[in-house]
Amino acid sequence: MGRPKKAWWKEQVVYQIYPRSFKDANGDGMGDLQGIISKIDYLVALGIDIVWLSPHFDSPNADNGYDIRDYRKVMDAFGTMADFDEMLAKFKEKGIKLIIDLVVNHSSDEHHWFKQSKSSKENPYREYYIWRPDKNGKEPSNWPSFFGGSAWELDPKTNEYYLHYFSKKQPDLNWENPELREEVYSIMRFWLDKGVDGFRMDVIPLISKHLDFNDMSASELKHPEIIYASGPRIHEFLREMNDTVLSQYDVMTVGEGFGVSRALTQRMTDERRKELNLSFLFDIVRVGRDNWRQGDFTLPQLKELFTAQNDTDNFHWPTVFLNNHDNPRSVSKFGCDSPEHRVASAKLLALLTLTQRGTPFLFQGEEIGMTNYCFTSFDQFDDVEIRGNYRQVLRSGVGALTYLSELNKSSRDHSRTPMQWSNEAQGGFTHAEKSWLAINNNYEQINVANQLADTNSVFHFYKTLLEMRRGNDDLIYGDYFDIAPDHEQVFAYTRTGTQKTFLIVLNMSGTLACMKLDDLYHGYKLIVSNYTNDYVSWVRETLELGPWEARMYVSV
Ligand code: ISL
Repeated sequence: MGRPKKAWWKEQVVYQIYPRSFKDANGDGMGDLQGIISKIDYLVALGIDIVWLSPHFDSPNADNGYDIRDYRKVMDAFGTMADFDEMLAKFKEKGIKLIIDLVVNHSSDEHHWFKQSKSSKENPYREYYIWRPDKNGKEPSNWPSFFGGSAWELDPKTNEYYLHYFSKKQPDLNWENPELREEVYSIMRFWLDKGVDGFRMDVIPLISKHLDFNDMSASELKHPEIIYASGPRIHEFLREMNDTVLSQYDVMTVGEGFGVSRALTQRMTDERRKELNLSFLFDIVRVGRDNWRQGDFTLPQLKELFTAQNDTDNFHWPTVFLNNHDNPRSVSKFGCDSPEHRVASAKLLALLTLTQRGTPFLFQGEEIGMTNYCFTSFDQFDDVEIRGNYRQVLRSGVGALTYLSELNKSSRDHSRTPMQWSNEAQGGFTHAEKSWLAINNNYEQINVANQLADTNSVFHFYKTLLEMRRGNDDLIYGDYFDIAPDHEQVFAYTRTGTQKTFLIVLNMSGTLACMKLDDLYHGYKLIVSNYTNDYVSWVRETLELGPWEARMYVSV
């Protein structure tokens, strides 16, 4: 089958910044672009290559910027266009690429397009959105919004409903309209011409709609995202976007596709089809999840998902990520955030993320092992998803305490608490007395300043691995093989390149683990370990691994 074709976006490591929680420079309790600028040297020290910035555009913030009012303006709370230009120039100076969020499945209802669109049925912007008359005095279909209630909202002025998959302040754009598509392409060119290096595309498979809007069955209603992410024209739209805009620039694209199957992900990113470079598949990050419930999962199940994402030809390249701004902290979900195991398990997850086959995406705070927040009441949440779904969930008979305890495992707000920079008040995130979302109260123990000073820290482990990965073609492009898919505690896999094979063994449990290793690996040399004591440098027939112990060996 040959090797995958080389590309910079396959080799480099992405670091996601959620701007409102990264660093506040102007003291209003919310992160901003000058805050990011002040931390560029930190990102250089860590050794990442690309920053993905969550939305920085003008927005009324119904969904923290994922509801855009003006695609060519910077959100006031984050700064000005001059700040953006300065940030981009400084990233470039340091050799860091910048990709931004393209949120074009929907806009804000405060966007001037929507204001026009709803003003009359004859308005030229009417067809920028999706309007339908009522069906027997009710919504046009039973389609639900992800954020609670119907996906249709009645606008009294013209007495028609508009579609919104997310909150009613996020009306869906009508991609059937070529004029709307041209507007999007022009926005893309505006930012690309400034020099950004690509886009993360928010819920991009949702842009093509099933225009019959047939009612969903009871079982379909449990997972509406599957219907929403399977519109008939998705490939055509992506291809057109690629032909018209993307192919003119050397940039990367990564689609976000909640609800998308593995097959569709692979099709959208098949290099021969010229649609997207990459697309997030949520199977791994959401393993065990059903909506807001986080159920149990086993290690063999998790391993199967990694194998499946690699079970593909060389025309498609996966992404690797264990958290983002919509999911809980990886160390709390996949590792163990108790004081005893947090550091070892956070390092283990670093080794996992940076040695898998695919482009790694790190989320701010992961590199210091930040943990989930402990929510004790509903008023501590900010998320529109919880505020929208709260009543509905309780009305369905779920007790408030049960819901709260599930949200303590699954809420999006876990990842949105401010970045913990130091042990100063508010974790050094802001000089304000309060930050927009409470800081995790473990900031005195878990913070950047402590970890920069400690060469055994999670931060330094990430830094070492990032250095080791850079330019290491065997590790980046090597074949992936799970050598013990059924082992209940140990995740053990190889990456085989043209020169070397790497063997990675991870004890993903809090107890001792043993594993027999094939003769083949005898003589492999230990090159990385998250344990500092009891350093065994050669593979023996039976490997013994301490709780959350992680090692990487290389063939000699
Ligand atoms: O996070 C989710 C459920 O907990 C998903 O439903 C999430 O909304 C979905 O993955 C789409 O996410 C993206 O679009 C949303 C925005 O709220 C998310 O932050 C964004 O990542 C609407 O723009």
